[in-house]
Amino acid sequence: MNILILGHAGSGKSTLVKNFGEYLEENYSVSRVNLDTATNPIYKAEVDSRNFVKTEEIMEKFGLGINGALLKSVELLKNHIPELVLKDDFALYDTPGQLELFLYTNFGEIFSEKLRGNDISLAIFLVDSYLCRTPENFLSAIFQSVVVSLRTGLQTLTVFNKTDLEKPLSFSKLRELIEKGEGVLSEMLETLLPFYDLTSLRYRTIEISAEKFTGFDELSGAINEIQCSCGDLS
Ligand SMILES: Nc1nc2c(ncn2[C@@H]2O[C@H](COP(=O)(O)OP(=O)(O)OP(=O)(O)O)[C@@H](O)[C@H]2O)c(=O)[nH]1
Ligand SMILES: [Mg+2]
Repeated sequence: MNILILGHAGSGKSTLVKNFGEYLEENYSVSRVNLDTATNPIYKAEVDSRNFVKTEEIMEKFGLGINGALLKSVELLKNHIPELVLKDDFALYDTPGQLELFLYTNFGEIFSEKLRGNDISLAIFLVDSYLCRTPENFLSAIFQSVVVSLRTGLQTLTVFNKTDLEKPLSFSKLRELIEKGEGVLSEMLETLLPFYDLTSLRYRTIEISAEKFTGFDELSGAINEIQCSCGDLS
């Protein structure tokens, strides 16, 4: 099974790849792939994109600033996609800090297509719980998870990280806050609420701490459910 881990800068993607990988390794064979050409992995990567492209070298070679070099890096990485997709009980893919480098590039499109054609694949959209303390921010995270699903074509689990520091809003609290709110923004939020039903959050909110190894049983249970439903479809 392939698990593509996406999320905002600093949401804990690399920590999750390292620690959830260790958790899975108790029962399965696990591979880790670093797709972040700008950062050395904090775990042992079976495949490291930096063996093919290093962003700091691209800056130098092409005289580019950091953003241009990151875009150039994923463009060059496109030539190595077959070497970047592995077969294992679980293959965990760590993506670059900048979400758009995966979601809005041809590299991301081709990579997602390759995953869709290779074993069972799903995406995790990792959210920093601290950024989901208000209804506006909570719903923004849900919509971004839907965008991840649409752009990658993969079933996507929204996972709230860093819950050792902050818990995300519960659905009942979210509804309560929206109903209490006033003004156009609150009205808009209310009309958006049914979107919630389209996401995995309808069944449960997955709350983890990638750093403290908590919530991994729930995460693994949700992944297994997706695996089963994909099995039914195939
Ligand atoms: N308290 C707490 N800190 C965490 C948790 N997960 C990650 N962190 C910390 O958050 C920071 C960013 O973690 P990373 O794993 O590097 O996040 P990332 O999404 O890979 O970051 P980029 O690749 O730069 O986008 C680090 O200092 C981690 O130690 C968590 O569950 N709880
Ligand atoms: Mg990282």
